[in-house]
Amino acid sequence: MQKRNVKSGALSLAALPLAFAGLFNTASAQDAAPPAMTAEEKAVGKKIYFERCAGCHGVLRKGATGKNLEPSWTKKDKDGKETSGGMLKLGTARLEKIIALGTEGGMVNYDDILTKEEINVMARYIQNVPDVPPEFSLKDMQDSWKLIVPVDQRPKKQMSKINLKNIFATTLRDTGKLALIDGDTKQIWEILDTGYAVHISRLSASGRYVYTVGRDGLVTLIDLWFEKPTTVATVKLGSDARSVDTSKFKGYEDKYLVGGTYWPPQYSVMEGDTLKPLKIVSTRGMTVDGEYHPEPRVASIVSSHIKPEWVINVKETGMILLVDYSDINNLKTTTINSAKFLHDGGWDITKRYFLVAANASHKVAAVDTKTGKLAALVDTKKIPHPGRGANFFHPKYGPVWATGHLGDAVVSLISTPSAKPEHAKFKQYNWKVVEELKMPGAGNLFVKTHPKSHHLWADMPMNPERENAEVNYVFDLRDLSKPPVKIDVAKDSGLPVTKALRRAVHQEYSQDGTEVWISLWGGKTDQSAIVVYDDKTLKVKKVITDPKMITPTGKFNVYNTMKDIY
Ligand code: DHE
Repeated sequence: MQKRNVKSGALSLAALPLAFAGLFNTASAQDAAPPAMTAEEKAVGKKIYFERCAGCHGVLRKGATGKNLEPSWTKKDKDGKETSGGMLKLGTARLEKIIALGTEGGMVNYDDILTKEEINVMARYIQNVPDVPPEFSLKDMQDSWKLIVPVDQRPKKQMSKINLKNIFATTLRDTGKLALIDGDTKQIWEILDTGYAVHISRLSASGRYVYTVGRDGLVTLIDLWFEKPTTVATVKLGSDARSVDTSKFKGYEDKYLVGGTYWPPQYSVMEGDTLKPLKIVSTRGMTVDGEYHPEPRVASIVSSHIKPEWVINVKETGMILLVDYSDINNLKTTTINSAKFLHDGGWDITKRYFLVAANASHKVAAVDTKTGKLAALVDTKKIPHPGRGANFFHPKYGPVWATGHLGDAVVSLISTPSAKPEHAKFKQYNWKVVEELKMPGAGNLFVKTHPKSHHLWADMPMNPERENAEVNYVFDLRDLSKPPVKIDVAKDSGLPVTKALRRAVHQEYSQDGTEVWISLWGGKTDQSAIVVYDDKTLKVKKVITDPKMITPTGKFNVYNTMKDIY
């Protein structure tokens, strides 16, 4: 995650260019020897780096959302000089300060998470040459694959009476578990083990299977047709992963799963109902600037509804891959140049265009999946972070897709094309930021609406101020000139105030679009909750809390995720 020390309003990114300028830098002969470390300290550093730092800085420390942390920048010169080519060389004392307190450039403060000793270990660890984790081959995947319940031993029909379409697959981040919550009764149906720091869930096209991916690369396949949700297969994709999606095109429903890894930089194709590994494709190669990158990580993946195709977004190269899965042995791929540091994104209202944030480039790239071409590169405010974004009809500009920003206090509305003759008058606005809705601060992660709603919800969990991090703002889509309504999720939860911030994060609508579920993401030892709101009245309907409800973050409603409704 990017930041907890972001200031309200615009975020200074003064420090970020350093990371990118240093992207291809190698250590100079002038550099001093790295600080000494015992084997035990190295092991601690390696573990903390993977768990806390690699997501933003990269395994090889070449930088992306976070700065370049190669020894050539982190270590002082032999002669003690602190600068090289205008770049600051850091050294232990300065690095300790940065790790403890964070920076204006977006670095999180760790003084409340790591001990003084751990901070010192990390300051020394990142002056040493990065540890390169092993590669992960098809054989490694096959060896990790566990088919727990073969297809012929699974139910032939749904065994429970539960309304499966309104189940919420809920990430319990720090426990490595997934809670399946019945959206009708608001009762926890089952809690299952998944991967480490479990990240997202996606649904099979039929809605029967839930796929959950952990940051350790473990994919868990859960069958909802049993009396109780049951894990039927698991497989490892690599050592660090963030994304999966299924095959959603007609005729391929539930047939394939694709998973992307941060390490090794590659994507893998598996059988949809067993997770049997079929193929791995590396994403190493050239950036849009024509430079080789050894660690182009796979960020968001989405499955097309109009073609047997996945949209695979490669972070560091800025390449968007359209992968045709109709013939896995003779894979056809269209490679589209966009902008570096691709991250998360979603469909426009027609599901023809996929819009993805090139977050550290402060742009949104739009791909036309019908023509297989880049439709637009839209300049936005700092660090767009849409989640999957939100689609609605703007009274003045027609169909728009919304994204919030980690680095600025606005929600940007981008006009998207429509083939409807009555929308021809909106064509002039297409691919422009037509409006920026004001938020009280930066640090937004997710926005959400629903076709049946006239509300747009926006969170700010990465804002450092309690009054911002613990709330959501709701805009009225019928009149965007009205100030948004503040929803105090922490207060509405009725839980006692805790020392640590409880971030109000990620909104998800119920199947019928009448309720909005928001996670109140507390500390690992604090009681967390999901607060359910009536979307019409904006009043609390239910607080779902339980001693097992630890660090809930993302929630994925079966129907809305299956159909990509947002
Ligand atoms: Fe996420 C989506 C990567 C930290 C909650 N996150 C995504 C996607 C990517 C990504 C690439 C898009 C997946 C897709 O659509 O296929 N996330 C990363 C990181 O690299 C990062 C910044 C740092 C890290 O080390 O992992 C990161 N993410 C977080 C969190 O700390 C969050 C807030 C809490 C958590 O559970 O870990 C978090 N990310 C989410 C959620 C989604 C997501 C809830 C899916 C949003 C949706 O509505 O689809």
